[in-house]
This record gives sequence, C-alpha cells and structure tokens, in this order.
Amino acid sequence: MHFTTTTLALALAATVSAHTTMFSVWVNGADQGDGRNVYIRSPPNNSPVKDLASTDLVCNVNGAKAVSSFVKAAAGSTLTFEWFHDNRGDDIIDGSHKGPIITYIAPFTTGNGASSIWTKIAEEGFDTSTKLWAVDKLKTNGGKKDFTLPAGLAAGKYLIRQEIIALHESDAAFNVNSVRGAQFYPSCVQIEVTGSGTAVPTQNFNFNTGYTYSDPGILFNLYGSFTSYTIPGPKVFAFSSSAPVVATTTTSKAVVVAPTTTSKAAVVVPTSTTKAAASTTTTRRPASPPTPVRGRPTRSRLAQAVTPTANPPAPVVTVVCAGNKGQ
Ligand SMILES: [Cu+2]
Repeated sequence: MHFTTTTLALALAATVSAHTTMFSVWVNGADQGDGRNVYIRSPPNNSPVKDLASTDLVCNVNGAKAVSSFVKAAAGSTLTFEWFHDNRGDDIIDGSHKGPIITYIAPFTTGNGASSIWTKIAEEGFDTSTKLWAVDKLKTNGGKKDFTLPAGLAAGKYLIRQEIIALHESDAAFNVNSVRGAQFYPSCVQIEVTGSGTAVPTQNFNFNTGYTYSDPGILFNLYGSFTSYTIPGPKVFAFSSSAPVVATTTTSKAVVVAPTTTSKAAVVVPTSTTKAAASTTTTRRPASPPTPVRGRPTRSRLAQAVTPTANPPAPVVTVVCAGNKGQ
C-alpha cells in the first residue's frame, strides 16, 4: 500500500476518530465542566502536530483563537487536565502512543504563543522502575493528569500548555520522513491565577526553536532497548518563593528528608514524591556526552551526541495511526 503525504493527510483529516484531545480542567478535584472552545483553545480534531517549525506546535491549530473564559485557580492548587479519545471517559488514547506529558505556562496572550514566553512547570516521562510511560498512567487514570500550580505564582492571567508526545513513530524524524515522526498533542488552557505570590515564569522557552528533530526525546526508538528517556525542553523551572508553601503537601517525603537537612527539605520537596522520582530518573543525561559524530548535519550538539547510543538503528515497526483504524 502506498500513500503520498497528501493522501495520508487527507485521510487523517477526513476522520475525527484518531488520537486524543483535552476535555476539561479540574481545580483541587472540582470539575470545571466541558472546556472545549470555552476555556480551552480546542483544535478542530484530535490529530497530532509533527512539524516543529509550525506555530501549531505551540497551542495547536486554533492556538491564536482566544476563547471567552478562564479557569480560576489559586496559586498552589492542584490542577487536573482531562484528555479523551472520541468520547469522554473512553480509552483516552491508543495504547501504542507511549510517551511523556509535559506542562508549560506563559503570561496570557491572545496570540498563538509562538515566541520565547514559555516556562516548564511539570513533566513526566518514562518511569525506569515500573517501566511505565506518562501516557500509560494517563490511560489508567481515566485521562486525568495532575500537576501543581506553583505556590508562589503571581496572580494574573496565563496560558497553560500541556502536551502529550506520542513516540510510536518517532524512530524517524518528521523532516526526513513526513509520514513518521514524533506526534505532539498540545493543548492550551486559559487560566486566571489568584493569590499574593510574586513569582513570575521567566524561562523564555520557544517551542519552534527549542525543540529540534535531533533531540533525544523527539528522535527516539520506542522499540529498541532503552533504559531511560530524556524529556525534551528545559528543566522544570524552580519558582523561588513556592517551596515553603508546597512543602506542606507531601508529608511522607518531608518526614524522610527532614531529619538530615531541615533547611534543604523545603527546597527539595516542591514536586510530589512520585513525580520527583520520575523526573530524576527520566531527565538524567550522561555525565560526559560521547564525542559528536563528525560529518553529520548538526542541530543540537548534545542531542546528536546522545542519539546514537540511546537509539540504535530502528527496526521497521509499523504502528498504524490512521483514522480508519479508529486510533
Ligand atoms: Cu494517534
């Protein structure tokens, strides 16, 4: 069977049955209701974005279409973003679509967000102890992904962008083979934060320049042997004034850490116990990257150096991700 890129694109566009998209937001366990085109800048369908140069990578196809409402939440709240496949509460996303879930925040803009305004506030990749991906956990959790709004975050309006990256075809880069490549499912939510915090997100990350086709978390062979996964993008940003407040939420961890270094405990604790474990193991990079391979086109030296060992030559594994299979 042979498809041209155009044919495949049309086939995908003709169905709404593929992939995943966001339904609603919960604030401290309270459902804020169907947020599609209300407080979520919902795309017209649940198809992925694969072109790293496209502004759709930031807030998806309707990223520049501001919506009318905002989710109101106090700084320090637990937010839950709820995803679904075709109908709320279904299988959420096809099981083949393994990968990380990453959450970023930016000052509110009515534009598409395609500039250096983003700060990473949460991430979950591959759990080396359980061998589970963030997507596996999302499916067993009914499509719900929790993260904590930084406790010291200054009041005001923001965009929060959560993305699922599906790695079932990411053994080839999209710019080399446009029918494959990592699949990005970005969704942007309009949030109004309340509180007396003063911390502002200042990581200034830009998706179109910060994500590259050679990032080890974007060019990744899911079917090879791997022991860890490097989540793309910057590190989770440390909001200086958030630590003392957040520390009260993770009592068990605090008890363990506190006896040795009480002052450090407050700094270490910001993320939950499980998240801390996940991010430590998944974001580890080699202490000294191997010497970059000569003569290859360069994009990111570090990514290039890591890729050959992390991703041995890909066996051709075809996972159908077309709408006509209901995926
Ligand atoms: Cu899909």
